[in-house]
Amino acid sequence: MTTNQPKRVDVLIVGGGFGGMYATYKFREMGLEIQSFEAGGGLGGVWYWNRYPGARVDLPSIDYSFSFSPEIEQEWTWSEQFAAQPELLEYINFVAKRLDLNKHFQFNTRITRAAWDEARKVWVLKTEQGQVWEAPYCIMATGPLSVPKDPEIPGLARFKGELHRAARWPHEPVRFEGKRVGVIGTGSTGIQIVQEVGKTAGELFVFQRTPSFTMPMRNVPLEPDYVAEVKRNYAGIRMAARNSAVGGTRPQSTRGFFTVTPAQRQTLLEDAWKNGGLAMLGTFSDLLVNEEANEHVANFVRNKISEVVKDPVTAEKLKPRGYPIFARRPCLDTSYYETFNQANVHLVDLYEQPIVEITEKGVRTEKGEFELDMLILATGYDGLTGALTAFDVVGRQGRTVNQKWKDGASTYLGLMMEGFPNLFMTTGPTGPAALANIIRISENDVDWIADLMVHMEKTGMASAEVTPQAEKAWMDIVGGLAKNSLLLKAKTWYLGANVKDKPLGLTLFTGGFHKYREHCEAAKQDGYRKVLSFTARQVQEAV
Ligand code: NA7
Repeated sequence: MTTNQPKRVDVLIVGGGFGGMYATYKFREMGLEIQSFEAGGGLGGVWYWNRYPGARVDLPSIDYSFSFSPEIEQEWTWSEQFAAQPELLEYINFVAKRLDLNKHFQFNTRITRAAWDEARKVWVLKTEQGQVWEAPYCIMATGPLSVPKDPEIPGLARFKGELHRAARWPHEPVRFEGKRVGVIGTGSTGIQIVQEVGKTAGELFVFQRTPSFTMPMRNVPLEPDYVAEVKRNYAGIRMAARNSAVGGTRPQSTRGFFTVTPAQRQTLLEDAWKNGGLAMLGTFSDLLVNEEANEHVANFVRNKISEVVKDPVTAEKLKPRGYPIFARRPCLDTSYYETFNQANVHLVDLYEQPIVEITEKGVRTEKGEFELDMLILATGYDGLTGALTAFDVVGRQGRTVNQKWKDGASTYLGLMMEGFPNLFMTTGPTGPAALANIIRISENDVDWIADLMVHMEKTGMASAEVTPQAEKAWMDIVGGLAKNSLLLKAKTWYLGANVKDKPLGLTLFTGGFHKYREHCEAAKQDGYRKVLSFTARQVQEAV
């Protein structure tokens, strides 16, 4: 399309991750005309961009997959308990091909503006190529982790060596052999990179500001018998996931930490450590609310670090302190702590020697310059809200999302916003994103939006908007739950603490995925009239 003449469809979908893929499929199957956009050159979202060595999902692959198609569940076979990025992308492309999704997407296309036309009751989207599209409904499937963040360190542009960002990793192979490599960032991403790059790099310098708690993933190949069993039981597995707090089959406990003896606690923690994955988080019910219980578990992990890391000084530096375990996203590793026993791997503690600047040759801290051939940035994202504040999303009366969220994100169910009729988010802020399986949330959200659209079509409504009262009531629920949560006690992207000048606040629903679904269901009662206001089509035509 070369003209600026608006093209009209029924639904515009922004984003080609799991949410955008399912939305595209679902609305097409409903007989709607759709146009979807994706900034990347292909589908997959996070898994399209994050091609860094060692990238791997930290939920079991069986859970981390679409549930809406029993055929695809039977046709696709996962090879490992925790799939690596290449297999995840293969799965995504398999689903896309199977459902013929690519033809609905315009790739390499960023949306630069989305604005609601109140008179005509349409969303008008502009692409960076200058095209204009409009539709009554717009779905922002833009993801909670799609805006990577560079570190706020002066001099980055001066670096003359190879510079790689984890979330914009090149498609061509990157070689580390014989090179002096630096990694900034020790969250989930940095940990995955370090344990992999450490295997081949000449020298590896790990620039650590806040150490993370990481636990053994204990990844295993999936045996054919196990896969067959899973394929027989997918319906039950999905049902259990939908009724769980995390949207997966991970065991959850109802047992409080102090209800069992110290010896029993130790046994339970040792078992969880041996089982791997996020089992530790499921050992007791109160680890995110009881600070004393949490500290016991934190100490358990600190002791494990001492058992693995041979140099006691390095071990001490790797031990996280000053914030509760699980308050930052718990990381899973295969050999992270072991990597620091290698002679070619060096921990640079940025508490001791903060980074001053990036130079032409490498990284200069307060104690000296580290010369590098390659610098890798694993410095996180403008999470949860970043995608919708990165460009103009303009609602009723010209108000932007940026203006609406200037003191913190406010939504209804992470799905809709007062002032933004017919605009929907999947896995949006104040929903359970980041705390539960993103694919289960995406499916729930798209289904919810689809149900609402069907209702609107049946009742002849042109637009739907959440009432200010319903949005406030939801925010009160989110805020009330967050009050007791230890998640507030760490500086994380969950709180927006990693982005300069971002309003601080926990914009996540901490009540669990199952409870979130109950709230979504409750909204439908009485034709949504307790929570949404509608404009009828006749009224629109009279305008
Ligand atoms: P995270 O978890 O936000 O981690 C980013 C890391 O980068 C973290 O260790 C930061 O240290 C570090 N960082 C950021 N800026 C700097 C500067 N200026 N200097 C030194 N270190 C810095 O992002 P990830 O990509 O690892 O993980 C995101 C999610 O992906 C994760 O939660 C999973 O859900 C999957 P800081 O903590 O700020 O001291």
